[in-house]
Amino acid sequence: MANALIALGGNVGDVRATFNKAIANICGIAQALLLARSSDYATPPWGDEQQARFINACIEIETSLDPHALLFTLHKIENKFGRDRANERRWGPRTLDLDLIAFDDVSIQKPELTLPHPRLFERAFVLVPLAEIKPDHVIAGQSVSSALAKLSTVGIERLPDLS
Ligand code: PH2
Ligand code: MG
Ligand code: MG
Repeated sequence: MANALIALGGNVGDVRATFNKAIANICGIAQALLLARSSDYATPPWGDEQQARFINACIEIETSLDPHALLFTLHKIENKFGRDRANERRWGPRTLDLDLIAFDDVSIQKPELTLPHPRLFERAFVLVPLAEIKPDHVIAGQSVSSALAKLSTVGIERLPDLS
């Protein structure tokens, strides 16, 4: 069994409802146990600022899949919730983005999968929810909270739990 950290994002449709359904799918299809789920956060769009704000969250799961099988599963679930990779622009609007952030201490550099996630330390919209569930977790030699302290969190807003 391995522990994986997954970042969720989206800004099209009822993203918070999509997150909850996607998490249930991840646990079902990836034979995974949900160990932690952050709150949902509203975050300013990064990369392409001319679009609606995103919702972001992070989860920690325990899984028996290997990293590539887990990535394949995440892509399948993105597609199921309306993701259309063929017709989207880089950093643009999307219904659901599931990014594999870290997988135990595995390091992979392949075109289809880089672990830990290569842009993790530039993105407060990933580190803020991750710091809620795993502040002391060390990735590539840095704790999540110390990496977050180097970034601006302006405009990031924790959303109240859905009842
Ligand atoms: N995802 C993107 C592009 N920009 N900005 C925020 N705040 N959150 C995201 O998840 C995000 C983004 C493309 O995947
Ligand atoms: Mg992403
Ligand atoms: Mg992605």
